[in-house]
Amino acid sequence: MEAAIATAVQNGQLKPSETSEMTETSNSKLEMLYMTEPTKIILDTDPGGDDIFAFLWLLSLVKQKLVDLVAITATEGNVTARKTFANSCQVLQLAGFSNIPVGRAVSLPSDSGEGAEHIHGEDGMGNLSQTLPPSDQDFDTAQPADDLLIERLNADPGNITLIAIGPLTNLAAAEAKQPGILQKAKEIVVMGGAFQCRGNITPVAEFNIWFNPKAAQTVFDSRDDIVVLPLDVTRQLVFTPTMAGAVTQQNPSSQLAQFVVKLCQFMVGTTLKYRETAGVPGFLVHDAVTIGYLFYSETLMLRRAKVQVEALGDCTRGQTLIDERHKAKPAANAWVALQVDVPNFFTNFAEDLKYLIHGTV
Ligand SMILES: [Ca+2]
Repeated sequence: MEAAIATAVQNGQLKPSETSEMTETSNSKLEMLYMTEPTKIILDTDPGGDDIFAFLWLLSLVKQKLVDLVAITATEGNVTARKTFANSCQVLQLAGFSNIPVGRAVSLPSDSGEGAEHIHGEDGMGNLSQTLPPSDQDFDTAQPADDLLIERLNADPGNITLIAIGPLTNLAAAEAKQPGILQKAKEIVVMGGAFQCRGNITPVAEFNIWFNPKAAQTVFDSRDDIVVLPLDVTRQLVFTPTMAGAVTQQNPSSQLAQFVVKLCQFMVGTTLKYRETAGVPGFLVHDAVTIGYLFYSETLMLRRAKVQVEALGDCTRGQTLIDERHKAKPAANAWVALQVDVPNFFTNFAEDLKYLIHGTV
């Protein structure tokens, strides 16, 4: 602390006279020096076990005043629209952020994919929804997600980051309703795709893209700087019961800690059944990679690429492609992550989850 104050004085950020009132317990002036505006975020999600770990990480950053969570837009994917809405509301309620608005999923086209209840439980939350406090947000009167996206992006153009961790139906619907609206996001960060590795729903496709490939293509066509965080990196992100125990140990009896431990246990069970982690007892926190990218960007390596989506193929529906041949290529539309620093990713993930859980009831 004293060293930091001395440096601040040396750099002309503090006058020497201002240091006299600073103590170990009164460091607000110094904190202000390093404070930045909270990042405004809308989270588009289909919870979903791994969605919930991304969600909780984000809520820790809200608690740390690093994020202004403008809204949640629930999307259909892992489970139905009604369930993704209810799950989003219950997670907000559990973590003490029930004031954040939740939009309900846009209806899907008839050729969309099947859900993933076999992985995430019938309710999408490891069948734990009954153990959580009910929410007072109502699905039938909630704002549709595409309208909510359009309203918030028009109200604050260039300042809101969209994190999309489910099928891209809501974002594509907003773009169809008001062409150019996705350009008004500060940045769009997508968990989806599989490039140099096998898929997780078909041999070549990742679930989010496969579920609604036309929507994905609409989003990739909407701007030239989509951030894509594919299975190539998320397959390395194995969260274990040991890690869950470590992040909850300061307050193991709280409702939030119990939820984290039990959801982890459930997800490990289905992950082992479907052999996603080479027999390692853990589960893949795919969606949490988006938070790692935004707040701990040193843990990911990205490259420019033109991402294309197969929307028609019988066997290759939802496949994502980048051309790595040594030839001149048409303009890139995305930044794609193919490498992740796993130990440092989980160091940050664990410390932020601890911060959220510590002190909850
Ligand atoms: Ca998801």
